[in-house]
Amino acid sequence: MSYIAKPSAHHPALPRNAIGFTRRDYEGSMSTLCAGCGHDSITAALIEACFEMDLPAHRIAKVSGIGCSSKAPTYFLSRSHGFNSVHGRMPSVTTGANIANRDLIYIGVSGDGDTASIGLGQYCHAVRRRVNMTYIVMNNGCYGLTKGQFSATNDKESPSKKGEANPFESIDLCQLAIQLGAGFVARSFSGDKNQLIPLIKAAISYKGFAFLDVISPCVTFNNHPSSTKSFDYVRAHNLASENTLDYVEPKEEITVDYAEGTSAAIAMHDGSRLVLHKLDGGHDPRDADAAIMAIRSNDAKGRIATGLLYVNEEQQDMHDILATSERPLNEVPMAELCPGSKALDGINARFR
Ligand SMILES: Cc1ncc(C[n+]2csc(CCOP(=O)(O)OP(=O)(O)O)c2C)c(N)n1
Ligand code: SF4
Repeated sequence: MSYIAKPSAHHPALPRNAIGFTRRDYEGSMSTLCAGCGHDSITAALIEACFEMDLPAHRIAKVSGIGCSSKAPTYFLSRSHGFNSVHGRMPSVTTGANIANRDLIYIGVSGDGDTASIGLGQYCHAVRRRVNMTYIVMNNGCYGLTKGQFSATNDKESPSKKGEANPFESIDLCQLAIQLGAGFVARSFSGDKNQLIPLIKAAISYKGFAFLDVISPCVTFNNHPSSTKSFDYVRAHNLASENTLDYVEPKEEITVDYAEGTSAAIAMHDGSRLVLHKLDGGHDPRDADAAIMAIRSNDAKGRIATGLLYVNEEQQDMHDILATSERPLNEVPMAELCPGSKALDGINARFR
């Protein structure tokens, strides 16, 4: 993969977080994406979220597939574990790594082509298995890396740069995630960092499958005025305020006032809290049916509902369901990992 290393010199006055790192410590190589690509803004939001959360980079594993979006992990968290896998296979690689080592924070990065076409089956099974991860789709409605063909998330009738209308229904990955049992589902826009950064933090804190569909315009192939994934269209049709969310770090007090019935504080496993504000016309994000209705009814009016769409406070993740090893497998002694042929004979005998 092409990359250009960044100079490692740090200015001594750069602000440091609680564990002594600067924002530069969470960056990666220089981006080789097109200037203005939405994916670079998501990279910037991820760097900011990890810096502000004081995350130790060596405890993070970033996994991706193939595409411009899947190249993005090269441009953030260069001190973290990383695996750039095969087109559409990020979910199964992350599932395997996650089963073997539950101690890491998993960030999966994918594109709408990577997830909604070749990787659709993989995506569905990662959701239904409730893999404890943050799954980010950088959604531009096209296959940027292979020169802009329609992807399965491109809206019906939304035309290509050459004016040809898309004849097929689009796949809504947020609706699918809610239907398949994801515990945290949000939609955002690469151009709205005030909304995106708290959503990324909340998704990372969530124990279970957290899905973020981030509309991320492809400035080279799908940013023309009639595209529904262009900067101008999303800015004009974004219904960003239906439900808002404050992410409150474990060390902070909740200071926001909230009116009974319109807001709620949800405790996360790591001690952080989400303060949800249900605004006029907003749905209760703890109600899956209401979340799907909000997506569909706004869609029918030509609007894009962004923000936290759905959260399930009581979800069990894959580790709870399968009672996986609490110790990472690379720390389990060989004698325990492979108890020998006698033990295997005993196990086989139980099935005869
Ligand atoms: C098995 C396989 N099939 C097809 C390709 C060609 N290919 C590379 S990236 C890509 C689509 C990328 O689109 P998306 O995931 O939306 O990412 P974007 O580049 O738009 O960020 C395709 C079809 C491939 N690399 N491997
Ligand atoms: S082709 Fe599109 S998606 Fe790929 S880097 Fe350029 S603007 Fe971004």
